[in-house]
Amino acid sequence: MGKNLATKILEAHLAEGELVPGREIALKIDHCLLQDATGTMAVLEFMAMGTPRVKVELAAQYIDHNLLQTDNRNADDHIFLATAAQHYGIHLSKPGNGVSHQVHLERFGIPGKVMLGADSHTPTAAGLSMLAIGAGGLDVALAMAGHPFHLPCPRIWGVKLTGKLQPWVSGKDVILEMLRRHTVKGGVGAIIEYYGPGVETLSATDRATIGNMGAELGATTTIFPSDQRTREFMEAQGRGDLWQPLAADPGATYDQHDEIDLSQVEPLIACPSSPDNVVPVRETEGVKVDQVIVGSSVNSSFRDLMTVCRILDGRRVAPHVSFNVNPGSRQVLENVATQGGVMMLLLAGAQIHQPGCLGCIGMGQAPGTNQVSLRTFPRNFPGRSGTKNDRVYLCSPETAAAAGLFGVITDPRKLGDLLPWPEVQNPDKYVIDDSSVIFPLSEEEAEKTEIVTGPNIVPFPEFEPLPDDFSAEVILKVEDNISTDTIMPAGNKVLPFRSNIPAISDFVFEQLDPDFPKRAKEKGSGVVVGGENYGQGSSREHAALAPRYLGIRMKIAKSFARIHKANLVNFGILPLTFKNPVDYEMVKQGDMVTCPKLRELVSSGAVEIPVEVNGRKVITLLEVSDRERKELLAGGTLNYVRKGGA
Ligand code: MIC
Repeated sequence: MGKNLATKILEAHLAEGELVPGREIALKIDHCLLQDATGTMAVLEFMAMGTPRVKVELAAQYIDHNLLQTDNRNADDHIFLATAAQHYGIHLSKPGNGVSHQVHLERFGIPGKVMLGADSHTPTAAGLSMLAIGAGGLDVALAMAGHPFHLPCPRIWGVKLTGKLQPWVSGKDVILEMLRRHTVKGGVGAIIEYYGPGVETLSATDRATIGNMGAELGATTTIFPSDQRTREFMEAQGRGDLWQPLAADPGATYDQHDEIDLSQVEPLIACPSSPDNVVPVRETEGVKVDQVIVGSSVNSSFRDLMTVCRILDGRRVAPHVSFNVNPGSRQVLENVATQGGVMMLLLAGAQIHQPGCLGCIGMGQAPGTNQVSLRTFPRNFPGRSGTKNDRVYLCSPETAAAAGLFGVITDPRKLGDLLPWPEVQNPDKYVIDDSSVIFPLSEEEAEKTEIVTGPNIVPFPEFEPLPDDFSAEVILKVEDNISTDTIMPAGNKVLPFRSNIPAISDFVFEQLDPDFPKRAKEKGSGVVVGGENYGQGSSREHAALAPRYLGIRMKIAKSFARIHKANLVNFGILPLTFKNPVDYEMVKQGDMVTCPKLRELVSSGAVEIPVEVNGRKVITLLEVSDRERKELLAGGTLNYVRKGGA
């Protein structure tokens, strides 16, 4: 029986366990990716471990999120990260050099390597056939210290691609089609492996787009074969010597199947306010558009931007539209400039911003009240843009450009009346510029670099072990698909506190329930009750760490998203699920939850944890590994590791 590609890479990196879906395994990690919004905490955690130098083949710290320097705080974080990178042997990509995912593809990615990144969109590296997984900062810190990464063994979901995309349709429409079919929880517990004759029709950067937004399906990661298209991209980056072919064996089998005929995919759009609220663009035509943003974490490659340049060339965006371009990297911007694209954008009336994430995480670019914003970004969770009741749509660069020109949502195939389809190809040889990467120093030099810590960088808080008996009030009950953007908002106001847990905890559930932090602090404890897929979206561990700081020790939900569940365990919060989902309906905010002998139950290995909710017995499930139980008992992973575990 032939093996699929994901299994081959997993086998080659298996450090512990057996490849049985659902059972815990541990993987050897080759590359680590850090970005500044999650990276300051990850670096503080790494420092707390006392390891003198990173122990992976390559670690890269990107400064791409917190770019606006409205006071000392983000700038202090940048210098902290830069000096820590030098001290510990980490590559540093300076502010303005671009988004981690795009730069890693360009300069560091290698087919067949396993990467762990403190960002849920780490699977963008699928574009180069890497098995790249998003995780909380603490897990990435552990990997940098040489520990293998633990995760539940995913099932492998084969998606066969046939046919070829039609003009005006691109990679974004393929992943939106997956989201239309399978929703934001369809990929939970799976690695999505694309295979079949359609794969070779997609460029490395189109594959990267599909990998990036596999995170929106809840998937563990995505993988593509490494083929001639991968080779072309690596050769164009001057790194062809690192290419190797990788593919599934003939007749490989998968745990789950799907098939997409690329020739049948049409332009799609995700409507407010969820990435799976997908319809054909033609069904939303005519909606007036106020803002368009191309670029950021996804669809910010040379092909994506140059396609927009060609569409806008010699034309002007509609007068009422604010048209913004966020290049994925300095390299993308330099190559677009070399081919005349910058002038095309400027003369069309576009605003060109520095390479980086920017509005994608609410770092500026918030739309006005009631304004419609079309973005090529990966997510549109409520309020993520920074504006309350926002109306954010997600679409391809082609659809974004059409909306910019016509001022209303328009099926991009109508652009065919104005111009021939600009079938933009990635260059054969990119202009390459590594001037904004600081490479690691020798061990001797590195040791001499002092780490500069600004006043807003507060050491990691100390947490108590799990108590013997448990009693706390349900201080919040929420619905299905609550994202980490709702639990721990991002944006220009909150992001500068990512290295200051006491301060950032005042923003927990800010949009939904601004009194939550006060209530939790007054009571000194609390339980949060959630629906399905609780904690979907980003990898930000602050969505677990800050509630834990406020005294939350237990969350009970119908189900959890993978990264958030791991983050809860890492910070000593019990992630319990309802055995009988109807109990969710019964629990109310204000109810008391008690569980005498909780500690004993957790250490006994019991999966069923009976709790009393207002005197009524509710069976909850603690589905974690033995290792995770020990971490929970210790009050979190760092306590456990410090005691010699891991
Ligand atoms: C996101 O898209 O939400 C981010 C910005 O990439 C986050 C990281 C963060 O919260 O800092 C992610 O997905 O992990």
